[in-house]
Formats: sequence, structure tokens, C-alpha cells
Amino acid sequence: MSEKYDFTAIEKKWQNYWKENKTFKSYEDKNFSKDKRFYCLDMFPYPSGSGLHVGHPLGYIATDIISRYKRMKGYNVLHPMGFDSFGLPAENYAIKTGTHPRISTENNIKRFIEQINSLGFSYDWDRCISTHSADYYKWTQWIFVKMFKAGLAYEANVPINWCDSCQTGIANEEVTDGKCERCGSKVSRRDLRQWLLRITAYAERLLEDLDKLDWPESIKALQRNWIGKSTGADVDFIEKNTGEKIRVYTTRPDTLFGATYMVLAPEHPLVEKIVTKEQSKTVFDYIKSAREKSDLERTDLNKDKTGVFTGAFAVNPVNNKEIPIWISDYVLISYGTGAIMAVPAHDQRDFEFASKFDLPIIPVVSKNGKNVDEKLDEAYEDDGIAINSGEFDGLKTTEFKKAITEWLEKNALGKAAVNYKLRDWVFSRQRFWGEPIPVVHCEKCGVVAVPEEELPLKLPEVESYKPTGTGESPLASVTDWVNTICPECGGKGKRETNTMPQWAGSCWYFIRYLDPDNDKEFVSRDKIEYWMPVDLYIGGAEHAVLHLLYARFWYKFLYYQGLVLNDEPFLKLRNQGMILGENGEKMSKSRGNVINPDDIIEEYGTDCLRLYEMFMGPLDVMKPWNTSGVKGVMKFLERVWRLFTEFPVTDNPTDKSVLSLLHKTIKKVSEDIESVNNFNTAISQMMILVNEMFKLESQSRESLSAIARLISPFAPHLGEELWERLGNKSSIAYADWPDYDPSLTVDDTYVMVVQVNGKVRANIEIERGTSPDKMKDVARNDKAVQKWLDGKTVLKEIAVPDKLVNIVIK
Ligand code: ANZ
Ligand code: ZN
Repeated sequence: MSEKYDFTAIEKKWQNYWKENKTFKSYEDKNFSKDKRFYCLDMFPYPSGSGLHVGHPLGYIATDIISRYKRMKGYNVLHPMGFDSFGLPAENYAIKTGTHPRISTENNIKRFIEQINSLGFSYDWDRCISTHSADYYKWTQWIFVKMFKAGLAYEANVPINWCDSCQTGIANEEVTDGKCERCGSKVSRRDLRQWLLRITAYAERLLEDLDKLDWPESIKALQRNWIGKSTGADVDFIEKNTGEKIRVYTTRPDTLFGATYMVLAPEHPLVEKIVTKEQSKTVFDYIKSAREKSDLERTDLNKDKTGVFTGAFAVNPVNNKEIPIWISDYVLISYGTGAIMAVPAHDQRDFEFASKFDLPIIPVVSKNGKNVDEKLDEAYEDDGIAINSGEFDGLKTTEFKKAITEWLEKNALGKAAVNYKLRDWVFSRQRFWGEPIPVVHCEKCGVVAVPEEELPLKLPEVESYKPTGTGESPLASVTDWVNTICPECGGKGKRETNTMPQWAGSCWYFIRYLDPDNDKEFVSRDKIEYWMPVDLYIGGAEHAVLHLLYARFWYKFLYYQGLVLNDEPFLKLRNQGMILGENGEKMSKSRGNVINPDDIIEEYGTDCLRLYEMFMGPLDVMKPWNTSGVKGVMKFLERVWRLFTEFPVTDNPTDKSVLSLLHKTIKKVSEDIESVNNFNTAISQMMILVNEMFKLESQSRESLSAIARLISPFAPHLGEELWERLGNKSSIAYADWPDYDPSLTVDDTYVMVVQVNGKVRANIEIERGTSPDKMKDVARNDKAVQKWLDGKTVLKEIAVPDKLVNIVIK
């Protein structure tokens, strides 16, 4: 009688075993050298009310496989999990139901932990953290205070992105296509007093250090574009009537001779000084209308250009020509100097503007240095050779840029300049469920940080979580919390009522995992030294310019403060692709195509779910769910089970017929796990091996032991069970990963050389030991060889076994 594969019992048994034995608790064990420690990190989840769907654990399964594999390879592995638990949904839920966000969040966390645990992950739960707990956010506030004291956190009244539906200001990174990243509503502009973090101070380092990182190129490119470094020159133009100096930023100083007008951003402070009386009404009406639009709408290339003439003129410093000064919303106040010289022949936006308002278009660059006579129908934006540029004619674009920049500097008319698209990070939210910003406003002392020993500054209880909509946080109504004394002078002070954005807590959580219970320091130096930086980080690509940029920024700040020991937190990053619904669409409640892992686990078991998710395809690609695929994987697991339960086990060496395949499988599975992507081909290789072993009469203990270990990172419960059945007393989690004999993995093929009349005409891979007759057949039928035989008479064929075939023709 064969024994059934009772996955439910097996999985329960081993999950209890791991929990009771704290199998995955990690220590700073100095016996492991620096390169034998491995910090394997997941992007921690936001504990939403709807629980996990099968797409969420994909990355967690991958990191779990790698963590288990690394332990077996003799690494000391840190593999923690926690919760990103501040944020809007809990607060919105509170508004709807009156349940305190803490309560709903903590309930959700409990559910998440149960669900995550049912997936058999090897987390060290003793290190679990939640960003909303006061023990944790005490240190988030502490880091903020450090930034404040270093001048990196500051208050400003700036026009910011405002989401009407979330009723809060949001950061530039949270706006996609003019819409709120969270809720999809249209974002408008508002002037609000805000806290900002000076991420721009780190722009260059954030950009440069990308080169050091083993990250997907696509994510690095997104960060590079977001930081948006541009090099060029600042050039000063003088306004004719007032003598005001107007500075422009240009990436093409070589086109100065082609500047036929200037444009100031509507908000530019010089506008009101230079505008003529006749034009002032038109200009001020225009300014009012521009204020409503977001930067994105304003710079949209497809948008019809608008603008008005100020009545004023400026002098172009290179040729003393007078050019009209316009204002238009396609020039942003927040970039460069907020003013441009317009070169319609070589900048498409300027071209469209000039065409619309009938302004002159003078070409100053051409492909070949010849004059352009015909009318342009679009701007020529490429490099080329200078024309219509006086003494500079004939210079190539790069030479000209250099020469003109030197000339400008020599004549004190301008200088080389660098600009970044990156803006400071709008860091305050007018909402309740976040870290209070730990500062006090004092009439006498200004803004004063809450002293370190008073942290955490806890969130007070409120009656209503509803945002006021006036740009004030619900905290503003808690008067006895708001009214406080100034830590500096002891006079009357008022607490800051804005809170931090959801991204704050995730900027440094991976550090707190190292030392979660430390109440003296945010982390001890020993632990930083032992574990950081993170060796492998897996998560979704949607955080490219949000979390992944913010966390790098905080970590660099901590580095320059001497609080961590290197300047990049995540050495290697991989993204998991999305799992789509069975119908190929994004999985969502509203589409009704959500697959719940609990259901799959109940029917097929956790190991099957894990194995299937990895078998679906390479980790980083998008792939649709397919329940019949789950059944296929289930069959494989049952076959593995039968291999161990239905065959006589011998102590003989592994049968010759599968020995090489076994070693090839060990090699392939190891390499595929190391690739952090091709888990699917590791599984198919194991399937091939198991099929071959099924052809044998009996199984060697040696091969079974290898299979148990190979499969255990993927299907850990089954791995443990099989391992125990082989007579082992301790967990497979720390068993040695099987070794392979390289000589047994060499392919049984060779490259046969085919000559025609002594000349090599083809190289064909065939099986070693192929008979001379078969060799000749293969050679004769090869396309490349046939070309030489066509219409010729074959006189002789000579085959040298395992080497070559020579065909003699006439
Ligand atoms: C003259 C010129 C001629 C320009 C030419 C380009 C091509 P990036 O690469 O994005 O840095 N510009 C400068 N400040 C601006 C602002 N505040 N709002 C809108 N546009 C602005 O682009 C820099 C170029 O964008 C600058 O170089 C300027 O136009 C424009 F053949 O100056 B250029
Ligand atoms: Zn004071």
C-alpha cells in the first residue's frame, strides 16, 4: 500500500517545528566572515484590509528560496519581515467606521502574519517591526530632527501638488501624468506652508552612485531621468528700459546668435518691473490663468502654446540685437533661472511658439555648415556646424559650446552651469495617521526641534480623523496637544500639526531590523557593521523614484552623519513581475479575477503554491495565473513523494544511467537560484531528473538525499519531511547544499568538423560515440555542407570517430 502525500499534515507539522525551534532566528555570529553573511530583504507590505492575493508573495517566495539556499551554502542569513503601517487607507477606514486606525491596522497585521506564515517563509519574526509603533517612529522622528539640525529639513511656502480627494499635499514623485499616485484623482496647485527635505543637496551623489549598483537598468534609468542632470550655461541679458539683468539657463549656448526673443515664467519676479504700462493688463490677466495649471500641463509638448508680450526688450550679449521679452507658461519658475532665451530654429517648443506669434526664426546650426535657405517646418535640434554666428561660424556644436562659455566667462556675461530636474521633497501631509513632525513653533525662537529625550512625540487621540480640507491636519483641533511650551525659551509654543508622508518609515526600516529592540540608539554600530549593506533586495518596480530614491537619500544622509558605514543601502536589486489574473488582466477585486492564496493552499498545499509561482516563468516577467498549471506542479510533487515512498532504497552508488543527470541537475539548480530569476528552469530540470529516476528499480540513498536538499528551498515542508524519512535528525534548513562533480556535468556531445576537399565547411554538435555511418549522414544532410556538394560527384567520405568527416568531391 502506498502512502498518500498528505501535504496538509506535513505542512502543519513543519511550520510548528520551525516556530517552536526558532529555526530561523538570526544572530550576529562572528564566526562567519564578512562575505559569508547574507542580508536578504523584501519590500515590506502595507497591511491593507483585503489581505494578500497570489501576486504579493511572488517576491517573498524568491527571497525565501535564496535565503534557504544561502543557509545551506554556509551563509549566516538575515531575512526579516515587517509592516509599513502608517498611511491613508487605515485613516479613511477610520473616517468611515470610527475605528481607530491603530486598531484596524493591528488587526490587519495579525491577519497578514498568519497568511505569510502559512506560506512557510523562513523569516526571523523576532525582528518584526511596524512603522506605526511608537518604539519605531521615535527613531524616524530622531532622524528627522538630525536632518532639521543639518539644514536638510525646512519649512517653506511653496506651490505644491494638492490632491482634492486625499485632501493633502503630495510630493512630485507621487504625481503620475498629473494624477495622484494613490487615488488617481487630478492634482491641482496650492500654495501651502510645507515641510521639505533637501534631497536636491544629494542630487549629484544620488546620480553618480547609481553606477555602483547592481540594479535593473530600467530602474537606474528612471532614477537618472528623475534626477535629470543637465549641463549648459547661465547667460545674462540686460533689459533695455530698466537695465535689469535677466539671467537665463540654456543647454545650448552655441545657439545664442539664434535667440530671437526671450521668455520669462509668469511667476518671474522681474515681470512686474519690466512690463510696460500698455501691456500690464494683458500680462497680469495671463499670470492669473497660468497659476491654475500644473507643471506637467504647462510643459506638455502637445499643448497649444500660449503667452503674451511684456512690451519690454532685452539686448542679446553676443550681437547686441534687441529682442522682445514675452511671458509664457511653458517656462517654469522652478527650473533653471525661470527665464529662457528662445531659439526657435533649434528648440521645438520655441519653434511652435514663434510660429504661432510670428516671431523670427534664424537657423544658426546646420548639418553640414551650409546656410539653410528653405523655410523650416520644425526645429533642427541635433548637433552640427555653426552658421550665422559671426566669428564662431564653422565650429562644431561641442567646440562652440566650450568656446562661447569661455567667452561669456571672460566678459562676465555668463558662466557654465548645471541644473537638476529633481526638486526638494514635499514632506508634510495634512493627515492624521502618520509620524508627527517633532517641532514646536515659538513666537520668540522660531521653529525649535523637540528635544531627543522627549521622543517619541506620540500621536494624540483625536475625535475626528476627517481632514479639514483647509490644508490643516486633524491634529490642529487637538488644542491641548497643540499648545505646548517652547523647549528653548520655555515660553508659549505650538506643535507642528502636519505629519510625515507614508514614505518616511520605509526610508530606514531595513536598518531597524538589525536591532529592533534597542531603546538607546536607532541601531548599534556593531550590528550596522555586521550586516549592512543589504545584499539582495527584491520588490516591485513601481517604487523606482519613490521609496528607492528616498531610502537612498536617507541612507546617504546617515552616512555623512557618520551613523552608517557605507553610502548605499541596497547593493543588488531585482524586481518581480506582476502576476495577472487567469484572463490576462491585472488582478483586482473589481475585475473579479483575484486568486486567494488561502484557497490554493487548502486544495494543493503551500509547497505546491510556492513551486507553481516559481514555475510560471522568470521572476521578472509579467505572467498570467493558470490553475491547470498548478495541477501539473502538484503531479510533480506527488511523483517526488512516490520516489521516496514506493521504491526500495539502497546504499549502492547512484545508478550510472542517472548519475550525470543528477550532477547536472545540482549544477543547474544552483546556478538558477544564484541568477535570482530563472527559478522556473531549475524546477523543470528537477522534473526531468525525477522522471528518469522513475525508470529505475530502486533508488540510492545518495540521490534521494540530493533531491530532498535541492527541492527544499522551493518546497521546504516536503524537503524537511523527506529529509527526516532519510533518517536525519536535524532540520534540512542547515544541511549542506549538495555538491556536484564537474567532470560528470560535461556534455556528452562534441563538435564534429565537416570538411569538403580538406576545407572546413561546417561545425555540427552531435553525440559522442556516434557511428561513422551516422556521422556521414549528418554531415551530408547539413545545409551548409550541401551548398558545396550541389551538382558535384562525391568520390569518397572519411569519418574519424568523435572528430571529423571529410568529403572528397569532383
Ligand atoms: C536655448 C536653447 C536652444 C535651448 C536650443 C534648447 C535648445 P534641459 O535639457 O531639460 O535642462 N529651459 C531652461 N529653463 C527652462 C524653464 N525654466 N522652463 C522651461 N524651459 C526651460 O533643458 C534646458 C533647456 O530648456 C534650455 O536650453 C532652455 O532652452 C529650456 F536649441 O535654451 B534652451
Ligand atoms: Zn521659544
